[in-house]
Amino acid sequence: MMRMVKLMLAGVCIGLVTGAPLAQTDLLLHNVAKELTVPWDLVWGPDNHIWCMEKTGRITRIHPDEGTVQEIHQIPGVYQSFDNSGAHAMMLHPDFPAQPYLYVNYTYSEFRGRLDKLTYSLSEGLVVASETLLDQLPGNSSHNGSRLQEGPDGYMYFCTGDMYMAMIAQDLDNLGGKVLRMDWDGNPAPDNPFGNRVYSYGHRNPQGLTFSDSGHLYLSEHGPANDDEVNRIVAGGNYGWPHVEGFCDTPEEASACDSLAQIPPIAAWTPTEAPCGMSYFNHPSIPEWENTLLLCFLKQQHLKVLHLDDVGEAVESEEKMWQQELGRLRDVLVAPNGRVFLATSNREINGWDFLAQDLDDRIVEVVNPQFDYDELNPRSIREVFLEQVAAQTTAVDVLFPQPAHTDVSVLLDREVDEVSFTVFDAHGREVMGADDMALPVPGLLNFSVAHLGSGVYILCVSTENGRSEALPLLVSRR
Ligand SMILES: [Ca+2]
Ligand SMILES: [Ca+2]
Ligand SMILES: [Ca+2]
Repeated sequence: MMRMVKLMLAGVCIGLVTGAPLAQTDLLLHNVAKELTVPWDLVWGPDNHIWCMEKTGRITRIHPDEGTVQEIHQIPGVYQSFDNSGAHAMMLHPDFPAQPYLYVNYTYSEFRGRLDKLTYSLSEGLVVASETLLDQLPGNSSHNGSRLQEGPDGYMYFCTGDMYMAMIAQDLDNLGGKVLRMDWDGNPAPDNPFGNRVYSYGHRNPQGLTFSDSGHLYLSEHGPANDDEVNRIVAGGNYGWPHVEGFCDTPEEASACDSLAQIPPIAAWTPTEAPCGMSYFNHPSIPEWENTLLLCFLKQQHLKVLHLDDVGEAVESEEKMWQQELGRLRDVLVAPNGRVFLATSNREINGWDFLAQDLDDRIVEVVNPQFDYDELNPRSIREVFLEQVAAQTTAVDVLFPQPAHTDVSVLLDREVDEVSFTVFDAHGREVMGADDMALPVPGLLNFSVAHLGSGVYILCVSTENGRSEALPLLVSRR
């Protein structure tokens, strides 16, 4: 009940919105953040904040209890058409912040998009560098997709739209209308089904992508005037577009259904309702929703709850929540402790802003006031990072990770501002180093070993008071 009391207090400031009854649970909606501009993708960070990317390319960290919005970056050169192009997908590296990277997809001209890897500075709280992993992606005024997800296999999954060029969805050499599977530098995963980045194909305009606890991958996609779809994605699968729309159920589709090994959706809706962000839910915080897909809808303005069967291969039933109460919904986020957040999409420049309410666009939390949520205690990124580093070993000086692949962090036992360091190989030869290097975070030395081969090295660190130490450093190129 503490949560209820806190919400009632918070409600005085930012407002409880409305409720909705389930079988045993009366859910409340609670405004978390307001006056955003089409928040397209919400991501949960290891700092227990909501990381939000708006269609404009603005990226913010949002405190889930206080609603404070801290801008950390504006992607330069995001192109927004009258319609739907702009910034569409964001994710954090799964080892964030030890690997302090964000991945973003956006259009930068009317017909081109990019996938960029952004570097977040722990000490500055800002994005400080950017690298383009995939350039010259096809793009258009709409049908750009997209979403990014980390797979349980450690690879990046990225769904893309057909860019209004339907046939590219069937072209295995084109990156549009696909689910792509890549490593964290944008290279094809080594065991992909076609020897390139393509994992599945025949998709129209997918804007929802989520993994279940048991490792099933689900994708939502917009249909034309008929057949919005939710698909369960398998490696190498052809999902039909543009030859088949929804299920094989019209005479026009018969020959394609016979000749293509196309996989039907697990759910489809006609007339279209415009499905978008989707998240698998399986938490006791809302018992009626265990083992469901939560799916946002734009045109039909609701959250759909899709109840899956035990093996996750079929939708058994569905229900609509908050229809036309919040306007268009773009994304849904489930936090590790079972909190659920929705993003509205009412301030769009393609003519939907008549829907906008005073607080739009908003992030709204779905709350079960009867559930005692584990306390989330938002901490700084640096605290999280130092805890991760410290958890690696009990030694006084901590070097992380071991073995190192690209970047090395050394947490020194004292908060000095400056160090000199040298790395020697197993033959005693000096292979790299720096003199009087300033440390942006006192006591934390970071450097790259990406150019070193696999092997055992010795790292010598000395500080201004003359103290020096030697630490073994293992580098692995695998
Ligand atoms: Ca998201
Ligand atoms: Ca399909
Ligand atoms: Ca059909």
